[in-house]
Amino acid sequence: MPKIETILSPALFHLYEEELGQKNVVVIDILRATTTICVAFANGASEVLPVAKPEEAAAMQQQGWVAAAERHGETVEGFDLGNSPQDYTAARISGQKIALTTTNGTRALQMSSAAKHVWVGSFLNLNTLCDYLRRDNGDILLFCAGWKDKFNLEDTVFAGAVANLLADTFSISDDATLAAIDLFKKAEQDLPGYLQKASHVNRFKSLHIETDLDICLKTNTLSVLPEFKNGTIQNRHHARA
Ligand code: 3SL
Repeated sequence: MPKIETILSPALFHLYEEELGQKNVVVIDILRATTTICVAFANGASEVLPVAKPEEAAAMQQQGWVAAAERHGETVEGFDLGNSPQDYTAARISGQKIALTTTNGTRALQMSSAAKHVWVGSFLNLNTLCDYLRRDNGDILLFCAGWKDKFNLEDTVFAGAVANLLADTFSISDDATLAAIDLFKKAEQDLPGYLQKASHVNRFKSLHIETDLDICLKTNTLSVLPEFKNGTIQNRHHARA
């Protein structure tokens, strides 16, 4: 039986690096990078390039890309787009290539590049993602982007949602995944309510961006399946849910 394991923070990533070439890695940054990437593809973006620094995104702008940059929850000065899913409307990004840098999510994507496959996970595309993972039937690493190398609740709850859905056909024995499933079961009846205590939700409140929370915590509204491959992200699944 293939197995599921969970990396609870980028600081633990090195422990799994050796086996990466045989794994499906799901990068998780529920608030908000991986959610926003899913919305970008649902609204017609043709490609999303994760880059490390705002300057790299700005340089891509010279070549006709849309440049997007977020740091510490805020749009970096001088950029039209930040990391809010609400910025990524069809009118703004349909048919466009986007160079994106965020505090944690784009870093986690780049860290995963040696994996067999790297998938972009969010509550919005949960079923589409899990359908693929079940069909592929290979080992899975659920990689929580966290916040500046620290554990966070929302990414872990999502890891639990994926593991819980796949638990009938995958082996799960690591404590991180077992804990993630327990957290998900505690949160699933009222995700927004449960996550009110999360540190990033409180950061959202202080930045007055709480409306993003409702978007990021909707489940199965999109059927995109973004894959990070050869340094860039493209959508592998196009039908709407
Ligand atoms: O850390 C990230 O990559 C971002 O998702 C953080 S924020 O939600 O834009 O604050």
